[in-house]
Amino acid sequence: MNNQEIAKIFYEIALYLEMQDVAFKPQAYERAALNLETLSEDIEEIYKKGGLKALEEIPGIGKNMSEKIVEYLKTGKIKEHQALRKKMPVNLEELTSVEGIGPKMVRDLYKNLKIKNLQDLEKAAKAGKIRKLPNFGLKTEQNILEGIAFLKRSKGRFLLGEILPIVYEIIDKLKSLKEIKEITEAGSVRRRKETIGDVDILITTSNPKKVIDYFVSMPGIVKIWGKGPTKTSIRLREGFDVDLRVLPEKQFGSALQYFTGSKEHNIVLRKIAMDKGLKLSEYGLFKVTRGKRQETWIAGKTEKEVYKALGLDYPEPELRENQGEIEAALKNKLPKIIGYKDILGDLHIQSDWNGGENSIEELSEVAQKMGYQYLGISDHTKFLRIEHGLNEKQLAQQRKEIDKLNSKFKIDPPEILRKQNSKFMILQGCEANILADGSIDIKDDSLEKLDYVIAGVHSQMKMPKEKMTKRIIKAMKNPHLDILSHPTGRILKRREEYQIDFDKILRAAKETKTILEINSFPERLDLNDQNIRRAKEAGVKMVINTDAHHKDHLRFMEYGIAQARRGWAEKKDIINCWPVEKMLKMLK
Ligand code: DGT
Ligand code: CA
Ligand code: CA
Repeated sequence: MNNQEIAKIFYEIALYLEMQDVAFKPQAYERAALNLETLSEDIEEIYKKGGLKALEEIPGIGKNMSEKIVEYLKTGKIKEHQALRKKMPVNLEELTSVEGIGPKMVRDLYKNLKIKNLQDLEKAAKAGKIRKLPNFGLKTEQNILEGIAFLKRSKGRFLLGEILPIVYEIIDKLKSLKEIKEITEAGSVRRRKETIGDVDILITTSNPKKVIDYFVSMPGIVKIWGKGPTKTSIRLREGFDVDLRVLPEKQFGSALQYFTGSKEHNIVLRKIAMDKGLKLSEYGLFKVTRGKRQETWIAGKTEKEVYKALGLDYPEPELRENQGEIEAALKNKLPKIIGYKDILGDLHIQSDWNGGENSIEELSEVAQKMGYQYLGISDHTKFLRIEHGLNEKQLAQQRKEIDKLNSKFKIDPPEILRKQNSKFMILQGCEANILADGSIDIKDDSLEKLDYVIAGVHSQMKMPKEKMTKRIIKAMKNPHLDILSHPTGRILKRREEYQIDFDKILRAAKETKTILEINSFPERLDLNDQNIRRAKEAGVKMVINTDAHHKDHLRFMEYGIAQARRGWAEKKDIINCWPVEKMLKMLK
């Protein structure tokens, strides 16, 4: 879509302007880019229908930017962007993807050492040239090398949150063909892994040729790797590959089982089949008659019948990692993992009172449409100045606004909640900062007045393990703290976890009744699946939050739920699956 391309250009303009120390404009471009990215309608359609005026009505987009959008739609580029790039021809996206490198560093690296891309950067760092630059030093040079190594390790994998919306779009398009009978995603996408190598889609159809021709003619394809009657592979503009497989109906279930994986799960499953005198493959489950080299088909039309014939309960795709799910399925002991519709509200939302994009009212409207019973506003607090964190006084003012909105919602519950015979409410929390010494940046008597308190580490993330663990545990002991946000601090493809002793954190959480967050933001997914499993086993409660700072981000909940399912979490483990009263009691 044009939206993403223009958003990318706007982000780059913002970075270039920031390098030149221009005031305000960079933020304006960033905001416009964020809004473009989250727009569901293609910008070209909006322009065709309503002209320049319609563009100006998009939040964050004024006259000047509307004209730039039109320029892009007509010429495929934006002159101002080209001029900025000519002056400093660097690969901005690549360089700023290294943790700790901001636009001003990019500028200085280019001016002093002519560094244009990641390769130049690595060479200069390894040669010890960066430490000699003013404002850089040895520590920065080491951090840069660490950042590059981290990037390389995650290369070639894409975030679930980048991929899934596109997969849904492709599947919807294919579904519109009447020749498609069955269609589903498989592979790591179906298992909802946090990162994805490539996308696998399986179909059955009455007319393979027509479907495949349609598939390879979709917009956004930059390469066709292969086009055959059973398998077609393409690469999309976003950089990842999609394999489409056409299957006979009789094999659909066994193929879906096989291509969903994981490989490790499949290996164990195949062995179980062998021990029973059966043979399992993507073509079906067969009975092998010894000596005769004869195979009789016994199952394969659906996945469920394959598992059943092997004597297993059906494991949800998110569980299929050979982490004990096969043993559990053999003994009727699979967990009853939470469902995608079990979440009743979201407790980690940034409003426009701090760095967020939308008002509390706008966010609440979306939450109600999603069928939520409550929404918790938890803006950053004062230590985070760049995020316009709120101080004690502002928190008190915000409480008044929330009270006002709440009385409004109570008088007039929306239709969906009327049907459920319940009302919607806004809760007030905050996301406070755990300072270096483990104290919280907001006074206790202000924390006390909130419905709940989230706190997280947002500074000095490179502390040694013992110190960091102590810091977090001290914060957990503050009786006002209810939820620890993004507990390990990792950013996918960018930053490692903090050095922490997670077992100690779990013990402290249990002791202090602190709830650990499963942050659904695509780059975070923190806690991850493994840690969720450990928390559950330790009897620690969790909450799945989005950390939304735009109303469109509320949909990220799906990714957090997916990881919770991968971590075997059940409704009893996740407080925002509980009845509201019970949850509020826990947060008291
Ligand atoms: P990805 O794409 O790296 O995120 O991960 P997957 O799991 O989607 O892996 P992919 O696309 O290479 O293959 C899709 C599925 O096909 C995989 O989950 C299991 C199955 N599969 C692929 N190769 C093998 C194999 O060598 N042995 C077995 N048993 N299954 C395999
Ligand atoms: Ca795959
Ligand atoms: Ca594949």
